[in-house]
Amino acid sequence: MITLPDLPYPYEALAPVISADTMHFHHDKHHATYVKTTNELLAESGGASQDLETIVVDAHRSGNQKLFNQSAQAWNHAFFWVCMSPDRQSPNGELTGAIASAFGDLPALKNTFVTDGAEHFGSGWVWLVADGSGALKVISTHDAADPLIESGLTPLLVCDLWEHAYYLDHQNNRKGFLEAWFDALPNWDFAASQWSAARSRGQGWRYPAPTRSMAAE
Ligand code: MN3
Repeated sequence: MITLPDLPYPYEALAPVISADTMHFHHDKHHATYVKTTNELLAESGGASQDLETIVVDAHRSGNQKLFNQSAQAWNHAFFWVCMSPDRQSPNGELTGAIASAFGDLPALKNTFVTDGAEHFGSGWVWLVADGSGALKVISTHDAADPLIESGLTPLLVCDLWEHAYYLDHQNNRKGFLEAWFDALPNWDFAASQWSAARSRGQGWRYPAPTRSMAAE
């Protein structure tokens, strides 16, 4: 079974952009429920000791939408937590050059990221990804969909566009949330490590390994 990873920082660490209240609901309720439901669905189908990345991709390929939605949301949220840092950072190293090549500069990337996320209709996610040719681009995905199901894409950063991610703190102002988020919270050190993995065709971030479930024994 998969487990719910702890936040990599205290609940209040991302305030004022994201309050402790939002983080408690988002991690302890929303994320926890995706993890719990994923485990229930896996148990119904005989249990699984596969890693979450494999579960997500297999569910998508086999058209198991129910399992895909829950397992991808479990993955997306854990990835989202590590994409944020309480310490304000700037892109560094080779990532700076890649951002310049793809967007011109950091403000231009911010504008693309915020605009794509603000104009995305309904629930979903906005991502900075590296494509198979090693170029950076911004994409948005609907509901639970993520770059795991698109071959060749490596995610560097993501921001949650579901209303539960920002409504307590920013109400209906998704654009304001995204602007504040982009200025204060991206974990650029993490993005740079994902960029290195994409460039070397190595393995990027992985969800914590599954533990053996009672049902599988
Ligand atoms: Mn969410």
